[in-house]
Amino acid sequence: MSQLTATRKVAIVGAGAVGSTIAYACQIHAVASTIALYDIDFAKVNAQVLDLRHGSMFAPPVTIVGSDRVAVCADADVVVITAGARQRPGQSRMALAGRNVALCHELVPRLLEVAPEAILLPVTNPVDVITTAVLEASGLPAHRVIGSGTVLDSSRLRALISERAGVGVPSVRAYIAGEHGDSAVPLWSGAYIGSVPVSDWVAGGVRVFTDQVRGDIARAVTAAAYEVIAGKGATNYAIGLAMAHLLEVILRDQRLILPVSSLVEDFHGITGTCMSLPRLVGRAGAGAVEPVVPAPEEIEQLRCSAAQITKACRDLRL
Ligand code: 6V0
Repeated sequence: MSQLTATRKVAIVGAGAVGSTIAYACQIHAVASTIALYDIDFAKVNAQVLDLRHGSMFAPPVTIVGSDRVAVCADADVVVITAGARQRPGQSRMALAGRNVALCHELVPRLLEVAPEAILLPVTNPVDVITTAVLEASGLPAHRVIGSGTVLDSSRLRALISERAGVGVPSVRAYIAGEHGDSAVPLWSGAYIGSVPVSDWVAGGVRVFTDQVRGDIARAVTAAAYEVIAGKGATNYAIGLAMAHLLEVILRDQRLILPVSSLVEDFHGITGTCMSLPRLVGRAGAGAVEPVVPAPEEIEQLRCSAAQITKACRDLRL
């Protein structure tokens, strides 16, 4: 474990499918020296902690603690928020907004009392609305509230492009931006396989990523969570890995460009909305938006996506 890791604590609120899998991914990757789980359900949080600790012989030395008391989050460097209702099969993320916003209003001041220096990382859905609520309830500067945003969606997009092209995922660079939800926007104009724009990629002299194929991929990304939830009730593995990666980027100040949800100011006419755009992320939190110039139709889609998030927030008086 590096010296940096040795001094870091990650607290995870909600020890359900998502929170416990984030903890597991963090344990395996030694993202922090201490992983704390907080859940109102004592039996569940206790069981998750025991189960994680029982694997310690096969994992890096990480301290894992858990409680139904918020004090277990004390002095965390980052607090990940996964508490709240999740989608039922066929239900949209936006349907969860009212309940989960109320939960955040109650939770966030208590978290900041015990972890006043923490970066807050909301994962609970609808994550862009929840990021807005956490920003409001915390009174923190915008860079310290980082929604998981479309980090997971972008990973799904890259996996699908990689499969079609027959090229490993690390050689694919592509982002989903906007809402983590039904109005998500694939930024095809900035998508590359190696140094070739995705739309120019050929196999056997034929363009692979036609309008039809790109449309199919975009629909598959949007439908992905519905498909997984229909089959097993929750999504957990990919979000677990995605958040362990994001936490590593923050705690080790890796300064990577990631599509996290954060307050957008003055981006092609979008202002005052929390949504995902590729941004610099490091120990200081969410940094500047990449100076990307999306295609005109993508800008239009991003404006529509922002409008949907803003409307959902207004409906909840955020
Ligand atoms: P889950 O398995 O029901 O776990 C939620 C946990 O929260 C339960 O253990 C509850 O006891 C706990 N909880 C509820 N209220 C509180 C509270 N006030 N304080 C502490 N703990 C509390 O749900 P799951 O883990 O599957 O999903 C959690 C949230 O993550 C949902 O809103 C999902 O929609 C969302 N996801 C977000 C993703 C993203 O990419 N942003 C991806 C997957 C799921």
